[in-house]
Amino acid sequence: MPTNRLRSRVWRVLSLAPLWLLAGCVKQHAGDDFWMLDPKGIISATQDHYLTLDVLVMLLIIVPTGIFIVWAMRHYRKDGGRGHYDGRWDHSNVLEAIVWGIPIVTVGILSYYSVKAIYAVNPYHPTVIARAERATHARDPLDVDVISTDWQWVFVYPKQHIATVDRLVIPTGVPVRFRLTSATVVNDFYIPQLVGMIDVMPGMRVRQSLVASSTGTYEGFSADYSGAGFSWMDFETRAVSPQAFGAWVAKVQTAPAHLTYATFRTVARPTINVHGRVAYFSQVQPGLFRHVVAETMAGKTYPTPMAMTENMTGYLRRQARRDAHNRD
Ligand SMILES: [Cu+2]
Repeated sequence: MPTNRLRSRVWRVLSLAPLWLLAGCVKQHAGDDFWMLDPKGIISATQDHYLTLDVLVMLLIIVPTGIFIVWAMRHYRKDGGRGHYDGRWDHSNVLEAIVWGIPIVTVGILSYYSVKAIYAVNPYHPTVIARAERATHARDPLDVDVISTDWQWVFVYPKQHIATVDRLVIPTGVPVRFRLTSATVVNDFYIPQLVGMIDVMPGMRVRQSLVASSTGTYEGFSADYSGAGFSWMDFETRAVSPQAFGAWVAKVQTAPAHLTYATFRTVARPTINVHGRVAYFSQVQPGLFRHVVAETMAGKTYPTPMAMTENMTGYLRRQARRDAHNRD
């Protein structure tokens, strides 16, 4: 019957259409929109590696199962199927081995790689960084203290005695060790191309490390919803050559502003940094990080004015007017 054959051919082509659409998506966006899966550092590359491995292992279950379902539906279909119904069938060792054996092996493999991954990117002692350091005799790590406020990021470079707001600059090939805390509420520190998320909590201190392997500008942001200004709570991360980093530090060291406890309290006041303005400080009061942690533990808060939350559009409009005025 030619009509039937034609219909089945049309169906076959149509059933493949979603695949073509997907292929189109991947091709069209390959340049930009998959940047989150484009690691540029040792830690993010390791995370990406284990993510890919997990997906592949899971596909080893999903793909054969999908194929088997289609096969079984065809094989045992009501008319024309080649399988036959056996009313007395109740057990098959082969089937038991498949439905228990494959999941046990899969979970075993996933567990093995999960444990390896946990040690490899452990924020308190990432073995991939330790191994890279031993192999390359890497120079001294760079320490950066990160303090999140509502809704900006303060970066303090204790050894360089400088600080910035919403701008992280790091040298490539050098391990960067972060101490992180929050002066307000919980946030997530996240630079997808360099390092995964870590929770940043008030009155607490956590650690994170990364090594950027190539120069570039990478997006960093908070991945925990933390109120009105959350959408603008991002920072540019610039990975530059160690020489360029030295020059940048020297430049910031000439900035007129200093970051004392008093200045920090002004910086930490709720600010919606719509335009991503960056601030530089050439001097930092020693022990600022610990002081902020202690203050937060003692109950210091930075209350958000109602105007910023209940009438945010009004607030943003006023801010836009103020900005326009300041530009004139
Ligand atoms: Cu979180």
